[in-house]
Amino acid sequence: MKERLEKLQAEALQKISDAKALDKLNDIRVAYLGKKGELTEVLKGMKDVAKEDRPKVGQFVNDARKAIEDKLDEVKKQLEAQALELKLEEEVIDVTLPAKKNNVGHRHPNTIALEEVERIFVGMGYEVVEGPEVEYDYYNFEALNIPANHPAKDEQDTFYVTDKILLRTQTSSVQVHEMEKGNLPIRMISPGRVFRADEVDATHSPSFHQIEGLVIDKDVTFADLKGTLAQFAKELFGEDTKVKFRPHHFPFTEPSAEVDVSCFKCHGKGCRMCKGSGWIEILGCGMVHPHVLEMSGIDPNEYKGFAFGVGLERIALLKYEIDDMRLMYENDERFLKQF
Ligand code: 2NL
Repeated sequence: MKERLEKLQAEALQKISDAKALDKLNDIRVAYLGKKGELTEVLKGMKDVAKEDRPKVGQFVNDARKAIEDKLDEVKKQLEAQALELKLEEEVIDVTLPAKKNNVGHRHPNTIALEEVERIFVGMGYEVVEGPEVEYDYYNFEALNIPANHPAKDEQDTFYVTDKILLRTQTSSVQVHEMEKGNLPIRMISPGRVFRADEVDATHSPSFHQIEGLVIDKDVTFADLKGTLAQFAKELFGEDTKVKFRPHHFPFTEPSAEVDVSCFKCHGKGCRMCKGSGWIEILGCGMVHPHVLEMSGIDPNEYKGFAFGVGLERIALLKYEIDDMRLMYENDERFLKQF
C-alpha cells in the first residue's frame, strides 16, 4: 500500500510539474483528489488494511494528499505569475509614440461666408428669415413687379414645377411673405438656395445661394441704403473698402443700383481679381418700388424701404480667391480641407 501511494504521489507531482496551463492543473486535481480520483480510490481500500496499521496508512494517505495539494498550489502560482507577465508584455503602451492623426471636418467656404454675412447684419439688428425653395410664381415674380412678358419668366431661365409653381429664382419671395404679414418695421435678410436654368461653367450653376436684405420703415432713404452697404463692405472686405453705386434697373426697385467695392487685393491699382479696373461688382440694390409695397398691403405714402441682393458663392469665391465655382459643389476633400 505504501509503495502504491508513493508511486501515485510521484506520478502526480511529475504531472503537476509538467503542466503548462491552469486548466490542466484542475484536470490533475480531479484525477487524483476528486470523488473518483486515484487517491480517493486508495482510501476506499482502507477497509482491507489491518486495524493496527490504519493510523499509519492514514498518515501516508494524508501526507500524499498534502504533497499533491502543495505542489498544485505552487505550480498554480507559477502559472498565474507567468500569465500575468505575458499579459503585461502584450498590453504594453508606449506613451511616447506619436498619436494617430484624426481627420477633422471643415466648414464649406459658402458656410463660412454666410455666417460672416449673417454676423454683420445681425449686428445691425437684422433678423435672419428662411423660406421655401418651391414657390408660387406670384411670390417669385408678380409680387415683385416682374411683368408677365419679362425674359426671366421664360422656361429657358426658370425651372417650373407646374405653370403656377416653380423653383424660386431669388429669395425675395421670402421677403414678400414677410411684407404680407404686415409686422412693420421690417429689418431682415433671407439667405437660401435659388435655381436658374443656367449651364454650368466657372461662374454659373443651375443652383446657387443668395442673400437678400430688406428694410421697411417710415422715413427710410437711399442714404440709409448707402450707409448700410458701405458698412457691410467694410466689415466683409476690410476697413479701407470703398463702395461705388452705379445706376441700374430692376423691376422691383426704383431707383436701382449695382454696387462695386474697391478691390481688396490691389486696393484700386488694378489686378487680376478686379480685371485691372480696381473695382469689383458685388451686389444689386435699390429703394423698394412703391407698387411692390402696395401689392403686399403696405402704404407707400407711409412706409419706404430699401432692398439688396447678393450672391453667396460670389462673395466666397472673391474672399477666398477661388477661381472656379464648380469647386464649390464637388466636395473634393483636397479643396474643402483648405478652409
Ligand atoms: C440682383 C440683386 C436685388 C432686391 C434684390 C428686393 C426684394 C424685395 C423688394 C424689392 Cl421684397 N427688392 N430685392 C432688390 C434689388 C436687387 O438683387 O442683382 N438681382 C437681380
